[in-house]
Amino acid sequence: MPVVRLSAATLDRLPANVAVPRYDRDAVRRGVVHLGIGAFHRAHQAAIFEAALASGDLRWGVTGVSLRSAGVRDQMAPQDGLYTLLVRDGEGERTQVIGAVREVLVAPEDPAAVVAALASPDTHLVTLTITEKGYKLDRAGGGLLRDDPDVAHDLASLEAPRTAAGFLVPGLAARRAAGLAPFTALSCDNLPDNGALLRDAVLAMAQAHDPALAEWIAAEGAFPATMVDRIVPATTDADVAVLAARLGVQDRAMVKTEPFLQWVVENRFCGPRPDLAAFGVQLTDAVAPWEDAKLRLLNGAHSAIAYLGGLAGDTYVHEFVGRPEGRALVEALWEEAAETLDPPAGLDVPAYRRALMARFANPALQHRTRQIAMDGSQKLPQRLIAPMAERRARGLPVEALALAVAAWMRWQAGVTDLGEHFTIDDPIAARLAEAGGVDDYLALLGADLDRRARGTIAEHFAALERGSARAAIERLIGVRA
Ligand code: NAI
Ligand code: CS2
Repeated sequence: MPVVRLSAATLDRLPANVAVPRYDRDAVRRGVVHLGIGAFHRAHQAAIFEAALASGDLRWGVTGVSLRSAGVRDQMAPQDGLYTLLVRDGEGERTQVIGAVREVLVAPEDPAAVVAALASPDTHLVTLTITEKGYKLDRAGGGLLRDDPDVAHDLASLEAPRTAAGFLVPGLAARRAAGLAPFTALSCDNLPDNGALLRDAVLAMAQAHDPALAEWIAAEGAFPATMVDRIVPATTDADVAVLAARLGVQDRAMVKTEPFLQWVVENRFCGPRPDLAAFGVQLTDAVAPWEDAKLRLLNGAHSAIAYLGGLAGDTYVHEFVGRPEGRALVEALWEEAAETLDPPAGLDVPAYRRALMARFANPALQHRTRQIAMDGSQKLPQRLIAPMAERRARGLPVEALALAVAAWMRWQAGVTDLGEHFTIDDPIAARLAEAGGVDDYLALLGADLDRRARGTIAEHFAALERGSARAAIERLIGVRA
């Protein structure tokens, strides 16, 4: 029997407790182009645009773009762009079908269609979740990674672009030629000062092709910084099967997440936007203090859990914080990281830490340590190295941060403490495989740390190689007690 898929035609078969779009989807305009339509966009920004549509402001439909593979388009197209957002914690579950995504384009199949969407007079916002590595920035030297083949391709020709900046530039050029304002481009990746990084990448790309266009973008465009937060684990086949049994139709584009959602956006737009504040978005002049707190507390602890827990054999985040010594290690890391923060008014750090621990402990999320361990070279600088460097500049010790960094180095051996082998998933995996020790690894991170910090990392690294992650954690907790 053929599997019945979620679609506009099968919406009315869903159980009554599933929320579905009540607005006229055919009347929706496409005010948003999203680059990198993975799980996170569908659980975060799209949920906000859905709220705008549900409020009656029909300008904020989304054209999703995959810059690389056709996977998400192939999941969503047979479903008329509909997908289920499953929000769950240990206590309950909320199920909502989201209708905001009106179309998914696959850039390599039809790059001109992506440029046309960016150039459309209806488009006012471009959001991006292309992962940290998608910005193609040179972590050690600064600027664009000019020897990356896709960057080199786009710097030479924008006929059929390959990179995010390579698409935004012809989109902006077409808008300028048509007398339209630029769109506001919102990076929603976990990078500090993500707006400035995106702006720099776009200006460098524009400069290579048309300096006058670069000037126009610099003067008229807007690249607000954003802090985004919602834990969105990758969907598994088992998740799809369980939901299908509940809904009576199959949804291959479903995403699962937690109740928490935060989006802090720098209040600097160059055109129309939804009434974001009405849908829970915080607009502010200063995103950096929010971003630093999130990157160093949430993401820093996540990376520590990914490598230490991964080495110890933990499949999921909640397993690690389910053990007293796991929680103690996270608290020790937070003690060190918190002292480097300048918390924004409105952020109560002790309460934030308590809430984070509860979020990590959510057993219903099934957030894999391996997912977080991916792309460590792109994540560690802002999550762990920056707070370490700041502490050392003030003469402060860096034990827990150093253990987390050492665990990432030990992870590069590709084998857990239980003898299980795995493949390193990182854009610079080949260079990491050639690294000869702590100094080589730090150079690949672009990390400039003093002798004491390097020495502390080296001690932990040696202990992890000799012993195990569990023993190293116990030693650190013991030392601190
Ligand atoms: P995902 O794996 O579901 O989607 C990743 C998207 O990025 C895909 O569209 C993929 O094609 C694209 N991508 C990957 N490498 C790329 C490259 N080199 N160039 C251009 N595009 C590339 O992952 P997910 O969960 O959507 O996360 C994406 C990003 O969103 C994260 O890296 C992070 O920066 C941000 N984020 C994710 C959160 C989460 O909990 N999943 C929460 C907060 C932020
Ligand atoms: C995680 C983040 O995968 C990772 O590296 O640390 O994606 C984390 O889930 C989000 O930042 C939560 O907002």
